[in-house]
Amino acid sequence: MNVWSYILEILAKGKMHMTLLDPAKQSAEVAATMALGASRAGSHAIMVGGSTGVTSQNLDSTVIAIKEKVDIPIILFPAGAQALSPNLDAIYFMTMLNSKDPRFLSREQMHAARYIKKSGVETISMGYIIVEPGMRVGEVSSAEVVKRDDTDTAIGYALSAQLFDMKLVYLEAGSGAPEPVPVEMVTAVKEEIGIPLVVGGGIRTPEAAGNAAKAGGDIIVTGTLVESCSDVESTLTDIVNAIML
Ligand code: 1GP
Repeated sequence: MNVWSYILEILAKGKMHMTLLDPAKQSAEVAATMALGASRAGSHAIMVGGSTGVTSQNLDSTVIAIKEKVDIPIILFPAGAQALSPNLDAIYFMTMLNSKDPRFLSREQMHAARYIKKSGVETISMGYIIVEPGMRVGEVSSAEVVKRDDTDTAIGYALSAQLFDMKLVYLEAGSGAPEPVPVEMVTAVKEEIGIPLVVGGGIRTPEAAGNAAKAGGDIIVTGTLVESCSDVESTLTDIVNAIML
């Protein structure tokens, strides 16, 4: 499966939802059951990753377990070069555009590049932008977080991603953020760029998911909600339906 073609095909018809699962937070079997619920809810892809605690071992066992249960693509949302798996369908080859630490701009990528080339896993280039509050990912990667009302800076970073010929731009409030990226910022960024926009962090309700999509988000990501709910399929069905409206 070519994941980028799959993404473009869905975006040609409408919006997309992706479910983020952190391999460090539950067993591979539990992650696979969650992925099955997500897939049944209509989520279009599983992203695997987390800011801390992901290893090649827990990543690989999670990817293998998920693959046995679902057909939708499994995409690595990497925190660095320390956790990779040859069983992934794709890897977001990303750079945190507003990190102050060269590790997250290009050094982790340098460490991972030869392995990725050898593994043959598809890569999807992405410019990653951390918006206030940024949460754990903002802290561990020394992000110079974009203020919630600073749309000019967000647009500048997003356009930079486009000018670098990256395939995607990701506006991230941070996993578990009390509020998602402001809809005004999503709209302002979307108006300026011509590449698909991913929005995530702090989206916990169908209303918030729908608002992010209506504002201009093409791909809406939810993670924490999936980990904290009792019924993944019904919870995500409401989220996916709100995004598609
Ligand atoms: C984190 O944007 C994702 O990278 C998902 O955030 O866990 O808050 O849904 P949540």
